[in-house]
Amino acid sequence: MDAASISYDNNREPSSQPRHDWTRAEAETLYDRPFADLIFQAQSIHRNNFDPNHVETASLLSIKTGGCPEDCGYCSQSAHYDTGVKATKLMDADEVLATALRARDAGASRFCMAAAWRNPKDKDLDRVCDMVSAVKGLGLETCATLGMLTPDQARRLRDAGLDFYNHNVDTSPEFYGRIITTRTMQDRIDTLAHAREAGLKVCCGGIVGMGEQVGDRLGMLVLLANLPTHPESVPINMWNEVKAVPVNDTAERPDPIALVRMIAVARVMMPKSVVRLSAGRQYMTDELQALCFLAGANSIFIGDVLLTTKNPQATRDANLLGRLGITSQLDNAIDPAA
Ligand code: SAM
Ligand code: DTB
Ligand code: SF4
Repeated sequence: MDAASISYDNNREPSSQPRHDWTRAEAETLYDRPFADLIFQAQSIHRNNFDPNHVETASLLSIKTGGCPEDCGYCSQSAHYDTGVKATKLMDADEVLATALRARDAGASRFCMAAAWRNPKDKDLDRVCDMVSAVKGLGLETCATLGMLTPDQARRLRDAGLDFYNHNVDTSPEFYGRIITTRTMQDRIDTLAHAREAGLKVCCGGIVGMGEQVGDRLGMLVLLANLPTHPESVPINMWNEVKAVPVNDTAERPDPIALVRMIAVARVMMPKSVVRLSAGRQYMTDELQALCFLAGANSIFIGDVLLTTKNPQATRDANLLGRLGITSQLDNAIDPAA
């Protein structure tokens, strides 16, 4: 049966509650719907669950850069590849707090602290907990991404005031082994469960543009949507180019329409999750980003850099959101020149 001949009850779908029994075939059928039908369905669901004219703005800080023992084939921070990224020590809490304050003033509502670790050592975690408490004290939502966590470490972060833990599945179970060999998909799922059991909200998504097939992108979404609880945040990263990493041999930037379709499928399958148009916006036209917002993306990273790679400038983002009539915390940014 071709996609166009499948009839959908558009009155039922938009009000549907989160499901956890998605099949790859259902995801493919959704993905293959005529574009207008898919976008209408995604936008209807979006409107039932969110203000369609608002996006969340998150800010990222690399609190410990480079020298990572993992071999993630896309990453500038892996010690396995000669990417030119210099390894640093864990930042001081004062510096993190000052950066968070600047991010808040620049219009961020969430502050995500990232460390290039396989997993945190307990003494380092104490320091991160202090940072989390201080950042929370600024009135920002807090997020951390520190690699694998034990249940006890997850609880300590929660007690320090952490709201979200970011830990991505990155890609489909089938493609995963082509990208990472030093940590399994099950390791990642275990860490997600530890974060969840500690009462943390979960931020979990992945990367497109590494040479995966559309089926892998959908496989990743099925994996996310079938977790016992949908991640509250789903970051969809487009691979930001990094020199000298293995992904250069396979990378292929997705067709823009394919990216919009993927965002729409994510919105339909995880109706109440915030979908973040994450890394890779530097390669996207304003029109493509607008279509992604229409398809249900409702979060972005702001700031000129992500961790080690570029992000669109704040002025470009403010201009784009303004032209689309989309509100965000950027509207309340404090002009440092004023
Ligand atoms: N080291 C921790 C870990 O991997 O669990 C946390 C930081 S790591 C940089 C967080 C995520 O950023 C990765 O899982 C991956 O999805 C994403 N990422 C890393 N490098 C990227 C790149 N060059 N382009 C797009 N996304 C990337
Ligand atoms: C996520 O999914 N994307 C962010 C955040 N979680 C930590 C990281 C993007 C990193 C892009 C590559 C870089 O700047 O090094
Ligand atoms: Fe290390 Fe995270 Fe980069 Fe993998 S993605 S190499 S774990 S910093």
